[in-house]
Amino acid sequence: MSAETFFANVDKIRYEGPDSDNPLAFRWYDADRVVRDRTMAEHLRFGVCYWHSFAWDGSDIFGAGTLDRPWNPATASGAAAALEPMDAARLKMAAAFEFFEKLGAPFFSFHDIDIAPPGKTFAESARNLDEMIDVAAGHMERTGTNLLWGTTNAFSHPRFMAGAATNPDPAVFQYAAAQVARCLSATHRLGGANYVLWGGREGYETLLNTDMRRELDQLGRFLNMVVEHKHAIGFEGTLLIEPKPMEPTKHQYDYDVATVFAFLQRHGLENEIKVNIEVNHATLSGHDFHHEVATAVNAGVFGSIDANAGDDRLGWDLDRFPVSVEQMSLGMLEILRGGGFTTGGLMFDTKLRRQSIERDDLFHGHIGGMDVMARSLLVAASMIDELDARRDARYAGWGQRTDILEGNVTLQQLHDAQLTGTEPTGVSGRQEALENLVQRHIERAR
Ligand code: XUL
Ligand code: CO
Repeated sequence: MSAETFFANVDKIRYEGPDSDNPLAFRWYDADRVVRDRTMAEHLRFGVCYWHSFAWDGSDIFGAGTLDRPWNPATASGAAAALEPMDAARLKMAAAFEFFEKLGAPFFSFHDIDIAPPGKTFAESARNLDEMIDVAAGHMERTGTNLLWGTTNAFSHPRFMAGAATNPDPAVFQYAAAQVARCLSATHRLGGANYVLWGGREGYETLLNTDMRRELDQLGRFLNMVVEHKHAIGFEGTLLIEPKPMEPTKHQYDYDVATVFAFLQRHGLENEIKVNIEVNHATLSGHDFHHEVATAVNAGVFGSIDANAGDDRLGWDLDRFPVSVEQMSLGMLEILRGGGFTTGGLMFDTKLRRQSIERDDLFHGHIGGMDVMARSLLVAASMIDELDARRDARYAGWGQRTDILEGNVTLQQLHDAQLTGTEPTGVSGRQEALENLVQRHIERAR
C-alpha cells in the first residue's frame, strides 16, 4: 500500500529562479542559498500541516467535502473508504510523506487525531497513536522529514464542547490531561522540535454561566502539569501556546501574545512556555502580524509561526496560503530583529479553497507560500540594516540621558531641571519616507 503513488503528476520540486514560468518550481525558495548568517532552509524551517492538507475533505459548515483525497475514508473517492481505520491511517500517512518529500519541506506537524483514528476508549486511542507513531518514525527516517511540532486535538470531540482544561467538569480535565501526556510523549519519541497547545475551546460563550477566575486557574494548573511532564520525560523541545482571540468560542482566553504573556507570568510559566503566532489569528485579534512578533520578541517568548493569511473582507479564520510579500516582509523583519528561529519555524497551517479540488493544488498552495516567505526573507534581510540605523538615530538622545532609565534621577529633579531647561523641539518621524524605503526594497531585493 505504501508503494502507491498519490502525486504521480509531480516530480520533486526544484528551484529554477525568479524568471521561471514553471508553476511546479520554486522561483524564490533556494534552500541552500545563504542570506546573512544562514541558509534559506535554516532561516525559514518550513513545515506542512497534516490536518488541513491530509485530514480535511473540503467540507465547511454549509456543505460536504469536495476534495479528491483517495486516502481519506470521509471522501469515499478511493480505496480508503473500504479500509479498516488503521489501514486508512497508514494510507494517509504514505500520501503525506510522499508530498513532504516531493515538496522538499524539512518539517511537518500533526494533531494526535490527524494521524491515528480514535478508538472506543482512551486506551484504544492511545494504542492506535503509538502504532502510528512507529509508522511515522519509519517514514521520517526514510525521507529525512523532521517533526516541527505535535499537538493534541482537545476541541473537536463533543466531550470538549465546554473546553478541555477550562471545562466545568473535572472528568473532562482528566481526559484532556491524559491526551496531552500521551501526545507529548509521542512527540518526544519522534524528536519533535516543539509541542503546541492551542486552546481551541478554552474560553466561553457567555459569562452568565462562566466562572472566569476558576477557569483561568484550571488552565494555569493544567499548563504547569504539562511543563512538569515535559521535564519528567526529558522532552527538550519548546512548549508553545498558540494565541487566538475567538472562534470557535466567542472569547478565547489566549487572546493575543500580550494576554498570553501576562497569563504565563501570573502562573510562573514565562520561562517555560513561548508562543506560536499564527498570522490569521493576529489579524483576528485586531493586530498586525508584525506587531505580534515584536510583542513576543520583546517579552522573550517568541517561538514559532503558523504562516497563513486571512481575508480583509471576512472576519473569521480563513487559513489561506500567504500571498502578500509586503505583509510577510514586515513580519520577517521582526523575526530577524529577534535573532531568527531557534526551535520554531514557518508552519503552513493553511488550507486550500474548497474549489481547489485536485491533489496537485496542494503543491501550488505550498510552492506559492514558500516563495512568498522566501522572497519576504530577502526583502527583510535587505532592509533591516537601513531601518535599524534610522531607528537607532531616532533614539540617539538617550545616549546622553542614561541617568533616567538607570533610576538615578527623581521626578522632582527632572521638574527642577526643566524650570531652567530649554523647550524640546520635535524631529520628523519620516513615516512616509520609511514606507517608500520598504517599497524600494520590495522592488529590488533579489
Ligand atoms: C486553529 C489552529 C490550529 C492550531 C493547532 O485556528 O490554528 O490548527 O494551529 O491546533
Ligand atoms: Co494554527
